[in-house]
Order: sequence, then C-alpha cells, then structure tokens
Amino acid sequence: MALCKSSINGAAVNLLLLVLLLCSYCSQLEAKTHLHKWDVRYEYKSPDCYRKLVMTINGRTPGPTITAEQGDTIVVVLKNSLGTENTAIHWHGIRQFGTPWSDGAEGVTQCPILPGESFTYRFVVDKAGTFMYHGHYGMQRAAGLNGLIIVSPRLGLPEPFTYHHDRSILLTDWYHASTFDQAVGLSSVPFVFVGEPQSLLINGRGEYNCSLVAKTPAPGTGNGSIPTCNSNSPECAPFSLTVVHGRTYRLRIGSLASLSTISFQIEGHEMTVVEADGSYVEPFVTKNLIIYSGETYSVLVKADQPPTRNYWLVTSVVARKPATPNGLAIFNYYPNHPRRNPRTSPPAGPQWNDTASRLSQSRAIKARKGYFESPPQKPDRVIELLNTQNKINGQFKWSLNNLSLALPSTPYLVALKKKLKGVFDAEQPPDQVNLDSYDIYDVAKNVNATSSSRIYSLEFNSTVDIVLQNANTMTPNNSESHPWHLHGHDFWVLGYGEGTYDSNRDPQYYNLVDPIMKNTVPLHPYGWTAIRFRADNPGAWFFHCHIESHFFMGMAVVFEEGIGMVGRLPSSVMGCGKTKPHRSLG
Ligand SMILES: *[C@@H]1O[C@H](CO)[C@@H](O)[C@H](O)[C@H]1NC(C)=O
Ligand SMILES: *[C@@H]1O[C@H](CO)[C@@H](O)[C@H](O)[C@H]1NC(C)=O
Ligand SMILES: *[C@@H]1O[C@H](CO)[C@@H](O)[C@H](O)[C@H]1NC(C)=O
Ligand SMILES: *[C@@H]1O[C@H](CO)[C@@H](O)[C@H](O)[C@H]1NC(C)=O
Ligand SMILES: *[C@@H]1O[C@H](CO)[C@@H](O)[C@H](O)[C@H]1NC(C)=O
Ligand SMILES: *[C@@H]1O[C@H](CO)[C@@H](O)[C@H](O)[C@H]1NC(C)=O
Ligand SMILES: *[C@@H]1O[C@H](CO)[C@@H](O)[C@H](O)[C@H]1NC(C)=O
Ligand SMILES: [Cu+2]
Repeated sequence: MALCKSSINGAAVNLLLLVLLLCSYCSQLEAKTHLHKWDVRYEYKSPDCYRKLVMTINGRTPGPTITAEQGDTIVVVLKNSLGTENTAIHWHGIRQFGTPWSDGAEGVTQCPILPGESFTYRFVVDKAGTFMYHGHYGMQRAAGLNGLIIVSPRLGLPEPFTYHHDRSILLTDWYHASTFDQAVGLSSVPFVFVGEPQSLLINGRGEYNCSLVAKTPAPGTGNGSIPTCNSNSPECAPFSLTVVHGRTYRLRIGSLASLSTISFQIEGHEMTVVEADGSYVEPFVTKNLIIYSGETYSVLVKADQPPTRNYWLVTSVVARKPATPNGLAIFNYYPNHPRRNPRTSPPAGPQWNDTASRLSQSRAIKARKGYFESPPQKPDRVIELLNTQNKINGQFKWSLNNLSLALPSTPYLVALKKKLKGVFDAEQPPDQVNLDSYDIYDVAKNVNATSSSRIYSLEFNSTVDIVLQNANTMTPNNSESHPWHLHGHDFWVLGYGEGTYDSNRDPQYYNLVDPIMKNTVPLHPYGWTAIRFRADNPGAWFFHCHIESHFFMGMAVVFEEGIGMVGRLPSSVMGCGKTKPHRSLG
C-alpha cells in the first residue's frame, strides 16, 4: 500500500517535472517580450573630460544595450524628462513590419513626445544582427541619445562563423557646442557650420586636451569649483576591452557619428568582416574598417599577438580633412592592467582623402554565400537623386533633385492614413533631373533650390531602384561623402560608380548575383551609388543622409507605400498639427 502510494506520488512528480521541462522548452521556442522603462533627461557629463549637458537614458550615454532574440518583441516605455524639449527615438535597422508608427521618426511616423509625457514603442525584432537606436528629433542624436540593439538568431540557428566572445563598440564624434547652438548656426544667414567635432568617442569615452579650455567657468560648473574640463574624471577614462590570448572575439561595431566617417583599427591585429547591417558578409580581412554613420559591422578578431602588453584601439576621421584628434581605447591582454596605456604610439589612420581605397572597401562587401536572398532582376521604377548643396532664401541647404525636405507639422503617416488634406505638397518630387546637362565637377551655375514637403508614392510591393548621384558642393573642387539610410527596409547594394551615372551603360555592371543587403550605404565624392528595394512595408519611411547637419539641412526624402494596409494608428502618435484635438470655444 505504502509502496503503491509512493509510486503514485513518484509518477505525479515525474509528470510535473515533464510539464516543467516542456514549459521551459516551449518558452525558449516562444518569442519573448522585453519591457524597458526609459527615463530620458539632460545631465551634466564629461564624456571626453569636458563637462556639458548630455542627454541620458536612465542616467547613461550611450544608453542601455537592448538584447533580444530574433522574433522577440521589444517594448520601450519612454518618459520624456527633458523638461522643456520634445523627443522621439528611432530604432535604426529595425524594419517595423506591421508597426510603422513605432519607427520613431518625428514628423514622418509620429508627433513629438512632449516633456513630461510617456510614449510606448512596441515592435518585433524580426532579423538577427547588430542594430542601433538614436534620437530622431531635431539634432538630438548628437546630444548623446543613442545606443545599440543586438539580436541573436533564433535558438538553434547557427551562424556561418564561430567565436568565443561577443563584444560591442559604439563609435561617435562629439561636440562641445550644444545641439541648439549647432541647429541655430546651420539655419542662420550667414551660415555658421558646426565645424569638425572636438573628440571621437569609443563607447561614449574620449579624451579632450583640457589645456585648450578657457579658464573661465563654464555653465554648470558653479563658481568654477567644478572644473569645466577634468582629465582625471572617471567618466572619460578610456574604454578598455579585455581579451585572453588565443581567443576569438566578435566585435560588433556601430557608428552614430554626427559628421565623421571613421576608420577603426586595432594596433597589430587584423579583422575579418562577417556582418554588415544585420546581413552576413562574405568574409574579408582588413586592417582598417571604414565605417560611415548609420552602419554596423561585426568583425572577428583573434587575440594572437604577444600578450605581454596592451594595444591601441584607434578611431580616426577620414573623408573630411581631419581637425579632430584620434579616438583611443585599450585592447587589453589579460593579465595586463586594463588601464595601462600601451607604450607604443597609436597607429595612424589611412590618408583622409584616399577615396579610392574607401570605394574599394565598399565594393568588397558582398553577401555571404548560402545566406542571402537574390534581388529581383529588374526594377519597376528608377529614381535618380542628384545630391546638391544649395541656397534657399540665403540659408544653406542640401537638396535632392533641387528639393530640400521641410517636414510638415502633421506626420506624413498620420496625414496619409487619415486622409488629411493640405498637410504636405501633393505633387510628387521628380524621379530624375537631367544629369547629362549637369556638371557634377563644378559649382552649380544657379545654386538656388526649393524647400518642399513633397513625398514619393511607391506602388506597394514594387521593386524600386534609387541611384544617388553626388556632385560638387558650393565650394570649388569639393564633394563630400554622404551615408544614406533607409527606414523600414533593407536594400540591395547594386553598385558604386565614379563620375556621372549613365542610365544606359551603368546598370549592365550592377551586381545582381551576391549584392549585400544593408540599411545604410555611402555615396562617395563625385560618384554614384545604386540600390534596389521592394516597397513591401506599408507605411511612410524616411530616406536620408545620416550626417546630422546634412539631415537637418533637408537632405532627405520620404517614401510612402501601401498606406491602405496600415493598421489602426495608436492615438499616442497624434496630437500635433492637424491632429490636435479640437478645442471648443467659449
Ligand atoms: C594640449 O594642448 C597644449 C596647449 O596647446 C599643448 O601644449 C599640448 O601639447 C597638448 N597636449 C597634447 C597631448 O596634445
Ligand atoms: C564656490 O562654491 C563652493 C561650493 O558652492 C564653495 O565651497 C567655494 O568656497 C566657492 N568658491 C569661491 C571662490 O567662491
Ligand atoms: C591628400 O591630401 C594630401 C595633403 O593633405 C596631398 O598631399 C595628397 O596629394 C592628397 N591625395 C589625394 C589622393 O588627393
Ligand atoms: C537666388 O535667390 C535669391 C533670393 O533668395 C535671389 O536674390 C537671387 O537672384 C537668386 N539667384 C539666381 C541666380 O536666380
Ligand atoms: C535648380 O533650380 C534652379 C532655380 O530654379 C535652377 O536654375 C537650376 O538649374 C536647378 N538645378 C537643377 C539641378 O535642376
Ligand atoms: C510581392 O512580390 C513578390 C515578388 O513578385 C511576390 O512573391 C509576393 O507574393 C508579393 N507580395 C504581396 C504581398 O503581394
Ligand atoms: C580645382 O581643380 C582644378 C583641376 O584640378 C584646378 O585647375 C583649379 O585651379 C582648382 N580650383 C580651385 C579653386 O582650387
Ligand atoms: Cu550628407
């Protein structure tokens, strides 16, 4: 009897264990929801030893890294504690299928989040890879409102490479002037450029030369009892990455620089590039990884150098004449002290004006064999965008086909979905300007352009080619690099060319075999870049230069597609422009 009873109990216990086991197994298979509560505010910080107002998330800049598994849902409840400033956050590289209102692009997909208010972003991370987030209101990205998103493949899905450890590095450049100073300067007549940044930061840390700072107390330093610039501040101690000899590290490197194109290198080590913007790359080896603002890469680094000392991690400015010292961090071989500077001098970056080698690195990035989707072989529509620097009513602007984007006060997505009239110019921008008669090597004869809120309407699920054409700026013999970022989609990178694009000749040389899919791509000086994407994501989507000042000066277009298929908009994205609640008089 006793035996029987205990065996029943035993069976029950076994059953319970089985159920528990199954449940933990299903919960591993099931997509999870990750809830993050973020408080966004200004705080005094010294990321490069210079003390200034910085935008933080839960007290940190860069903000917390979001980690998830492919298919999971991310919920971010964002409280705007900025006091007197609006905000919005964009999830860079997340396509937002089915949730276009969570893209965080103020003016396109949502109204700004007012001070004191909270807003909930909810979206699925449908793709594995390395992504980022950042402020998308005014120039807030440049104020430190940024961070990384790391999505691992669904359990059991192997990646086409192996490594021992996974580490992340977020690269930025850093200005001492506030983003308000910068924005006012950019809109002033005469024009005041933001200039070259004061520092390059690696994971939010840099080192400014404090002897260059005036002794007059700066705002926020009281009577001067708090130093404006303090080389000993723990906030600007260099980032140190500890490695063990013989191990292989996956470094996820993202750039959210405001202005700079950055060359990243590790003294004495080579890097194998394996991922770009969430797509696997046919591996190639490099000493200098060129990274444009808005791009992410994963590289594999083997800690194979003599472990008797530390090595430098170096970032340097390329593509513009540098006036910013290199960014430095420490590649620390265990058991050396993580803070011990290598006695060697940091290796110099590549020649800043070596456009040819940057172009060849761009061309080297191909999709990994066996891990890609081939592009449609033909486009349904081709849009050529001539990138020019212009003047509009005396202000300096950037334009595409002579139109500089001016955002309406009602977000496009809301206006389109609710069929609100008179929000933006109804006419579409032109698909082409006559490139044959435009000399890309000279300053335009007439630099006047037009400010416009027009947008491109794309046929749902059609295949669209965009050809970005670079040109001379308003300065003789000058053409700049522009990293272009598309919201809501990945695109195939079909090719890069030098000079003026020829629509008869150049498409023959497109890579339709193994083009990489990315969300950000560089446009090289005096060159062109061709991309292709499927307009398969109902919503309204920004496509813009990722240089913060260029974007602010109108270097953007907007695409809309399949608006009829967009689900019910949450009321939280409304409340501005024509969506203001009607106030009754009296
Ligand atoms: C910092 O600036 C001072 C003053 O210009 C200069 O003498 C010094 O060499 C600089 N230090 C470094 C490390 O560049
Ligand atoms: C500056 O303020 C600090 C603290 O508020 C005080 O201790 C110090 O005496 C002041 N110094 C001067 C020069 O007024
Ligand atoms: C790059 O600039 C340097 C001067 O900074 C100049 O000597 C060199 O010729 C330039 N190289 C190219 C490829 O333009
Ligand atoms: C450009 O526009 C300004 C007004 O903003 C005007 O004064 C000037 O004549 C225009 N230039 C040309 C070449 O049309
Ligand atoms: C831009 O507009 C100006 C003024 O209307 C015109 O002169 C110029 O040719 C246009 N440029 C292009 C590239 O269409
Ligand atoms: C979009 O187009 C692709 C390729 O032509 C097709 O396979 C797919 O079914 C289409 N999707 C929709 C939703 O129409
Ligand atoms: C621009 O470059 C051309 C050809 O290289 C040269 O002849 C001209 O003097 C340069 N102009 C300026 C303003 O530097
Ligand atoms: Cu640009």
